[in-house]
Amino acid sequence: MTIDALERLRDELAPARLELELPDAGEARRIRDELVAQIDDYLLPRLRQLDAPLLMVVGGSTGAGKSTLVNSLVGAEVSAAGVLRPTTRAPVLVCNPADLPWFSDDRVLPELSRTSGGEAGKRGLELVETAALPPGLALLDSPDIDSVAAENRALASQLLAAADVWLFVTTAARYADAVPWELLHAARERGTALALVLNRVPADATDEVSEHLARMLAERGLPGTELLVVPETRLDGGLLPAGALAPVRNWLDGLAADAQARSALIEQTLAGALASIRPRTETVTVAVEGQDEAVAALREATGRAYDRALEEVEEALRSGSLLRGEVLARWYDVVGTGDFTRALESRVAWARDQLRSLVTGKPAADTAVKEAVETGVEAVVHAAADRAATRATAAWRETLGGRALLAEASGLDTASAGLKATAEREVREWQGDVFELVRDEGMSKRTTARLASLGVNGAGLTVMLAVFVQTGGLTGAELVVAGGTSALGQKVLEAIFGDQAVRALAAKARENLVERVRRLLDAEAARFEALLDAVAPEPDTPERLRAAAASVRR
Ligand SMILES: Nc1nc2c(ncn2[C@@H]2O[C@H](COP(=O)(O)OP(=O)(O)OP(=O)(O)O)[C@@H](O)[C@H]2O)c(=O)[nH]1
Ligand SMILES: [Mg+2]
Repeated sequence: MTIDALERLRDELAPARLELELPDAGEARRIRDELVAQIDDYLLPRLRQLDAPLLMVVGGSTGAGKSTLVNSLVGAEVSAAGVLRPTTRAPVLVCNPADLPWFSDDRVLPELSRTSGGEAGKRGLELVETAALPPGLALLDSPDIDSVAAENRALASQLLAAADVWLFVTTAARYADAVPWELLHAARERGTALALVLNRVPADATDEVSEHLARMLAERGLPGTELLVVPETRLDGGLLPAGALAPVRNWLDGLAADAQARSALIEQTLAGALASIRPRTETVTVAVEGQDEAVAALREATGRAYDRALEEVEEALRSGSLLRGEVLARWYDVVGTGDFTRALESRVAWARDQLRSLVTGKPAADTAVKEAVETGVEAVVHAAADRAATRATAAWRETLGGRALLAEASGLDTASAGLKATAEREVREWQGDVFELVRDEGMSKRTTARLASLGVNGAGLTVMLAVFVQTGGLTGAELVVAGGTSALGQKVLEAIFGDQAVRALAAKARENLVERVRRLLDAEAARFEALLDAVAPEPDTPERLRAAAASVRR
């Protein structure tokens, strides 16, 4: 039961994403990784085999004398001790020959490959058998916890997480250092059984130093910790003399002789570890929720920036500003001489002459209109996309997570490089759609003779331009924008763009264009979304973590 629950929790924790650089992310990642390692390296193996020998991991600062202590207990140099720091790089596990099978397979620390008869290489574990240790109790000499070598530090904390008991070695000179206390704090947090060796204590300072240390332990929530004081002595052949070693030796002998005491220590560490799982998982869960919230906020800010861009484009389309003199003039070129004009003659008698004066007679005038529209719409979309990018990046920069994501990306504060080409293509395709629409719906007598009289080309271009005009005809402002048109021009514009059929077709064409612009802007926003998708936790991670942690019981 407990084992299944732990396996499940482990599978939920390992992939839990905490990638957005929020203030609590680093710490949460550490706790997550430690939990996973502790479940794999300690809880699962220990629960599967409760009768396995007690594993005592000897840890502490570099040069504290860990290897020397282990060697002295064994009575031979099984782990190199030395003046070069750090000395121990590969861990050495010492145990009675009868216990060797417990440690030869991958029951504990499965990813460290076993060697014997020589120092293990990277990610290796050297096994040494010795009759000097009784069965039921194994010692593991680990690398320094405060190593200059990052891999040493990581390995040391992994080994400590796999311990039934920590035998923590510090010296009279260094016991107040910060790093050891961080680890002792972790031991307390996890309820790991702990004994402390205070090494190299000058004879005249024994009471003072051990009292001070005991006080520090009590203040830091570790009262009653076993304190083993080893006096400063000359080493004898690299080993501590029996007298100096006696406190440690006696404690270990007592433990070796007392199976119940060993079980009690194992039980203490197990219970502590299991009890610590829920609060530690909760810390991770809260951090994941923070990630979820931060990602959602960044998504929303992005959405807002680009929603507004779409509004801006729609507004620009409606405002008539796209009917710049150029576009309108080219349109006159196309429609000015057609039947349409004649149809107007009854209303505006002097239309023809006036209109003729507007006609430049340039060839391919319709192409000129289309190009003018294409350039105009592309410019409007591009400007809106630029502003949206600026707004989105500004909003992102206001948050820690957003800043971190932007630091790894580039070019997000302007529209994408490809936008110009895709926008132009979309507008051209839209124009194709408008002509098709006019061909399908606009040329029948049922709609309007007036529009039909312009021919597909003229009608298509007319509908296209009508998109850029407010419903119900041009407003005064639009007429001004339309560019100093004569009284005739204004009447012509009003008559045409106010036409019901033109309005109806323009509404459809407009929808089509807005949809295309929406797609363009979505693609622009997707650059931001992609950054968020890469760091966003899987949906429901907090719920799954909590459920998995809640099911872990002894
Ligand atoms: N005089 C004296 N020297 C000691 C004692 N303990 C350790 N040393 C010396 O201190 C140095 C460091 O000892 P090690 O046992 O290698 O220390 P360690 O904690 O294993 O160091 P790392 O493996 O680097 O983490 C060696 O040169 C030892 O000979 C002691 O009790 N008395
Ligand atoms: Mg060492």
